[in-house]
Amino acid sequence: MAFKKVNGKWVPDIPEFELGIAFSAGDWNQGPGGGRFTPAMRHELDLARKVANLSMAGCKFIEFHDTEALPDDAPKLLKIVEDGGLKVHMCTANLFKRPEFVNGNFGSPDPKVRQAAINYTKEYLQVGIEIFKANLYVYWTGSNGINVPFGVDYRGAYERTAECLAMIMDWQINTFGAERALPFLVEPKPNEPPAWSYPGDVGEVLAVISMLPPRLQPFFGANPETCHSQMGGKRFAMELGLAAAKKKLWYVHLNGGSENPKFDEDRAFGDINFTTAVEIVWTLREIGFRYPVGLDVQPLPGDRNDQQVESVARSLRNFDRAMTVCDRIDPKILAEYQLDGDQASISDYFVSCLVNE
Ligand code: GLT
Ligand code: MN
Repeated sequence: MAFKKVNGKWVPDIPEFELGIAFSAGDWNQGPGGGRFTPAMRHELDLARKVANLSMAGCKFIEFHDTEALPDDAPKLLKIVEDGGLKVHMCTANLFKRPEFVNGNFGSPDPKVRQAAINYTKEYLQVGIEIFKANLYVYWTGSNGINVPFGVDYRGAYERTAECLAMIMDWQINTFGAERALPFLVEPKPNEPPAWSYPGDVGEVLAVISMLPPRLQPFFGANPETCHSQMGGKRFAMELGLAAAKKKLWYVHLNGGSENPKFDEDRAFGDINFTTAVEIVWTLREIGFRYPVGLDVQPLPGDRNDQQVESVARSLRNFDRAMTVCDRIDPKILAEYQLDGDQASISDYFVSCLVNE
């Protein structure tokens, strides 16, 4: 079951855990690295090794693109995942590394491009439901964006994106029924690979959801990612608060990065700015987030072959460390300072908890 009816309304039926118990990471979070300016430093690992690494790091779940786990291979790969003690939490069609999507996917003015994006998405939703028994589906915007001014008609771009999402959800519900439909989460990013991407932040995701027919809106949520929000100059914990206030926070991709990164650094959660990590964990606790937590982190450029999962493992340790700091923060004291508007005392109190004074 991926949706259930509560008081006559459809709500996601995603497995719940105590916060800090259930983590997921992507197949793509271990690998050789390398890019336009950097050498590939490691071997490609086979899936059994990746699964064993994730399990050792403390993860319960893995997630795939259709380009990593091809639909035809899905049953065989699922067996490897299950033999290694993991489950599939999320799956997603790759709408960025395929040449037809170089100038966008759901927002493209070209109906053939939009149809191709819809087809790949439907195919992998089916794999997620029937083979992986995944808990949810994520659409990362990927190439949906522009590289030059006038690159697309802007109003149409958002309208077409919403229309495609509606068509996909209508198909999903008609084919599998609402109970089995996978919650469809949009993961925003403001740029990269395009110079400007859409939807670019949680507010834009909510705006696009609000453009859908009301009967379909309950089936869509958001998957905010730390680095993506920071790239847009956002405070990630505020993005979490916004999504949660609209009851759309069904998953998160946590990672670490500098406060205004120019690219998707994908460092371990807690790397670079541990204060930010504590605020994120505090906010997840405050919100009452109980779904599995995702890590979308890459190895550091120079990590060795035997360190491929180290960024995931360090993220889990840092999450735990952040929980320890949160345990020292008294919500009553914090709430009193907030009510008083005493920002100076909040700042002083937070650091005293951080260093366990
Ligand atoms: C890619 C991107 C991530 C998305 C992944 C899912 S792929 O690594 O940077 O943020 O979550 O498509
Ligand atoms: Mn991500």
